[in-house]
Amino acid sequence: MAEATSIKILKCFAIVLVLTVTCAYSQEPEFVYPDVFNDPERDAFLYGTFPEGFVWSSATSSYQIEGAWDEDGKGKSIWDTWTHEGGHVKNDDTGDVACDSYHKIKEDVSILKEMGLHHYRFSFSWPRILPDGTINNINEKGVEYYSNLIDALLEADIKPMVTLFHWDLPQALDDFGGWTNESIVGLFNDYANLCFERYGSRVKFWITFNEPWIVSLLGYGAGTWPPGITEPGTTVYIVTHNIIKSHAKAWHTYDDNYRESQDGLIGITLNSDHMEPFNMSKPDDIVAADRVLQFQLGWFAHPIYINGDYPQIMKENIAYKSAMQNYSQSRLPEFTAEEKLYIKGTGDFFGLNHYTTTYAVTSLTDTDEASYWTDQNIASWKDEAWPKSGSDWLQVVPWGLRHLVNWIDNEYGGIPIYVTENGVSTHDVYELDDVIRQKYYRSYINELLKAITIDNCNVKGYTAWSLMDNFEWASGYSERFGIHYVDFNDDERKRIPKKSAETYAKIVADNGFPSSGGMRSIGCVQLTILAVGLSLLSSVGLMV
Ligand code: PNW
Repeated sequence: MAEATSIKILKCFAIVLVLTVTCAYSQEPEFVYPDVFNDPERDAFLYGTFPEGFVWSSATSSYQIEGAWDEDGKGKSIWDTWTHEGGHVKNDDTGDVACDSYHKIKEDVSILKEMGLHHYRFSFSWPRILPDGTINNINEKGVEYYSNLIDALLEADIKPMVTLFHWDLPQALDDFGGWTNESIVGLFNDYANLCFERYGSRVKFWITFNEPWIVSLLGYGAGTWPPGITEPGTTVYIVTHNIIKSHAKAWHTYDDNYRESQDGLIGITLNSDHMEPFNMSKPDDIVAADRVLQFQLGWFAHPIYINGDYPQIMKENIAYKSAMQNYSQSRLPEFTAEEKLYIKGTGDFFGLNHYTTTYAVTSLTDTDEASYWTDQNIASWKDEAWPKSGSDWLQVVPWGLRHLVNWIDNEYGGIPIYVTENGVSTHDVYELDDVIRQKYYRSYINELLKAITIDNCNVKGYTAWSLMDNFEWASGYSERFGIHYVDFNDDERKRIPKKSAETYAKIVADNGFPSSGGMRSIGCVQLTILAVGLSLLSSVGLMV
């Protein structure tokens, strides 16, 4: 008898133990990258949903997908010139045909619809609408293409998010100095005004510029992109100066003449890696990371969202170095008092394109070389352990998005943030089960959820780059960012959904990550009650 009781007690004990372990296990944090990012505080997966009305989108850009480079009266862009010149782009690929989207409105709209997306971010080709860049010569066929695309989208209940400038500058304007020539401010405004007039009753979300930092730095600094100018210490600052003025003027045109009747939003899209201080316990590393973000984002965002002027650290560093280099004045141009007032506040939202993260520390570069790079006094690199992608510059660091969004939210006083691009590349292989991309989207979108629900950041939307594989600039077709596969050797350019399209569509349909599923939803409390109940039954001899 005594033996039987002790067996019962033992059994009881075992049940409680098993249930407790199960319970404990069900509370184990879940990680998307358990081998690399497994800090329970930082990397644990968060279940929950996005605020109601959160905007889910996917993006492309005109030169990267349209093709039809000289059809129906389109003017040449600097990318047509650059790719046709040869020697600049991998395999000498061009955007002559690309995804042939100029002829595939139906197909493009149908893949969006298939995914259940209600927003689509794409760009207008300025030279398709204005072949010589000016409103003296409007190409009605080009105007019609975008009009048809917009109508088809609206018909499918998909809202257009339009970028006015995603890098394909009319060649005719580059012939007059492009962004170095201040007269472009008025020309860009004429173009923007025409777009508001023709499309504004149907388009309620406008982005003036996509990643102007890239235009300045790669086009006029490194010279690896058109127009291929290599003046990183001087011209980059002039180009950005003119771009900021162009943006502000277009914003005012919308604000003065169209906002009341059209009731849309207009902002700018800036790009940045997250800059992580290499050693968080070193105050100077924190200052260093902040300095890079000021040079990268603040260069544009400080004037637009804060006070019409460049960040103090840029003004100081560049003035100091310019003097050391015997320039008679700072290489960083100044805005007049009137311009500052005009520029300040010209953004309804902050568009953020983000892909990866970089470490930063201070490195004093008191060199004679006048350059945007040495102006920063920074050394930066990426961690070898961070998962790689199909592009050298892109390594996967999900928590970087959360940190960066917090930085922006804090720096610009809670301005509404739309992530207007985020995504990852793979090499040029035929692969539909793109595990890298499925994990990337899950993890980055999860970090965005944390930024919203835990940190209270004012994020309004998310956009996956890209809706389909396309012309990846200097890398040509050798890097694929699409959630749809496109075979560039097939005349049909069929769009085939990858698994990541399914993953993303599911997140969109669920508005996030609503449930933890299975055991995880059974809380510890329920399990304890169950355990105690079973033990009681067992001790009165009804069980075991
Ligand atoms: C963005 N980098 O560009 C662009 O807006 C897209 O057109 C492009 O296809 C996408 O990101 C993927 O590259 C970038 O070198 C290009 O750091 C280069 C860099 C970042 C963004």
